[in-house]
Amino acid sequence: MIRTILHYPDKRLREPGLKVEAITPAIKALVDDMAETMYAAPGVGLAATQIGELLQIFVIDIAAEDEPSRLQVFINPEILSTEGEVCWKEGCLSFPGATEEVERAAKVRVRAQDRDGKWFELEAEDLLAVAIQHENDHLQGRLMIDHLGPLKKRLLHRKMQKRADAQPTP
Ligand code: GNR
Ligand code: NI
Repeated sequence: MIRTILHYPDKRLREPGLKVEAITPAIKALVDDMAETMYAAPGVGLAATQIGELLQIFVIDIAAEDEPSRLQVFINPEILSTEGEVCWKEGCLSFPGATEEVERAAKVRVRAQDRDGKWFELEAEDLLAVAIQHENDHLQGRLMIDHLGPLKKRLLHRKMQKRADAQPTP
């Protein structure tokens, strides 16, 4: 089922996700909804927080359009280490229409559980590393806008507020 993606400044985007204690059928169904919602958007990643589910889960697929899809599921993720720095032009499904340069670590080492609950470790760079940090931020209630300087932050806030005011509340 495709879920509704929350848009900034929705307060629910500021809530941290809770640990997933057990990989139940309900959790697997949620993961499937998240993947479906991400592909429909379309987006490179989606965090549970973005659909109002306050759990530590995100999904990522960085495959190019002409490649077969490669879904990566991260449950209870933990960034173990980071290395270097990059500036990346990011988008966020919770900030429709906005792209902003964000400073991120160039490489990350992450540990998480997959859709079956199996723990894995992964070293990532480039878009995958950036996406992991972006999604991990969502699980802490942290957003792209928090990484901007005061001027860009105010501009983006105003733009999103205006958009929200013009939108009928669903
Ligand atoms: O679709 C998305 N694209 C993207 C591009 C650069 C860096 C991060 C991202 S994630 C974003 C989808 C999203 O909002 N995930 O939370
Ligand atoms: Ni996002």
